[in-house]
Amino acid sequence: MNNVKTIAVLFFGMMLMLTTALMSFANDVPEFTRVLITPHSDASNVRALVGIHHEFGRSFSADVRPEQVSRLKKEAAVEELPAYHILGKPSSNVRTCTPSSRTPWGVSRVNGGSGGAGVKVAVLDTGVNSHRDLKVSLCKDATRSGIQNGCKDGNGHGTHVAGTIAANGGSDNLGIFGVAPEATLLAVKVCGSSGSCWSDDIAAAIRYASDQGANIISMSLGSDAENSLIRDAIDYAVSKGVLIVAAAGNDGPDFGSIDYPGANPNVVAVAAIDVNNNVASWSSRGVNDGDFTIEAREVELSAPGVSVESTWNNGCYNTISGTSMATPHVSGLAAKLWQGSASATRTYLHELAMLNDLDAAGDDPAAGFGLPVAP
Ligand SMILES: [Ca+2]
Ligand SMILES: [Ca+2]
Ligand SMILES: [Ca+2]
Repeated sequence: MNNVKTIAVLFFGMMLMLTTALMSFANDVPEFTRVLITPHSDASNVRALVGIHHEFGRSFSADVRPEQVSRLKKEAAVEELPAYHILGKPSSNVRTCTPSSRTPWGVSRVNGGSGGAGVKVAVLDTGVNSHRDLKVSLCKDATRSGIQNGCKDGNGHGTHVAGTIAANGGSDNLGIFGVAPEATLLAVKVCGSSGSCWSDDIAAAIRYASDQGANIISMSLGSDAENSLIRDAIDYAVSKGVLIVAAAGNDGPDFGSIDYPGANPNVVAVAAIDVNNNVASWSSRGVNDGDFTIEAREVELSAPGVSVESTWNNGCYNTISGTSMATPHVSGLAAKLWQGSASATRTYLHELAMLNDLDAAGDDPAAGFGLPVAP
């Protein structure tokens, strides 16, 4: 009997020790911080200390452990980089493998579903999975070191956005249509499966897509804070003649709740409307003054973003909401209606939107110029 007791005590003692050891091991897993490093002088010392993620002139981004930062700061300026997030919202609808409609309500609303040939649209998102309704011409990953091959979508959000832009009805003629089915899709993964996206990956992808000849860059993501790497990359894209479209954000209805990069005056910020053309309460508002001129932190256009059905990463379909879903309607329209340059296309979209000037007159804080519809 005593032996049994001794064995039991020993057993539980060992279990306790093992549990404690496992817990301390878990606590020892290093936590990384994404930083931008600018060496004071000789970069080689600093470069040897870290795994470089992306190069930005003299600076570079890297994941570092907190205890590395003090050492690095002796030889370099070290700036912590913010994370951005995808702007999709779950809906009560279940996933389905047969689309409830081959032309979703939003694609009909903007009079899409055809065209876009010869126009390149880059989707910077969680990646895009292969799907029988999608033809992806370029599939790259900016979430690791440099720009690598592959764009596997572990979330579904990126595949959904890509479908709203350019789903082509499917090789079996049973699939769904996007706004501009003939547009050329370039997928650059900048967000992980959780929907979190590092600003340096976004900036590197904007530059990469511009160099690949993208006409339009579509970003269904945002953050409250502006990041200088992204702002500089946007300036670079604009200098290359790229039209940039981004989500207004899902932080409404407060005045000025708009997210970056949509809040950048060089980026077309898109609000979300429902099937009745009402701006969703959660769609972020700008600081618009209604003067029909776009300035910083203003909402520019509105598009369908409530209960939007599109392609999903499991090869089927899903219905979700968000300014993330409104954004690709505008990116698709820009491809379908491309006027030969980014500025001419943007002006044309304004003219079309003014024919459906929603919410309040002029470029109001909720709906901006309004809903552009293809003639
Ligand atoms: Ca803007
Ligand atoms: Ca204005
Ligand atoms: Ca308006």
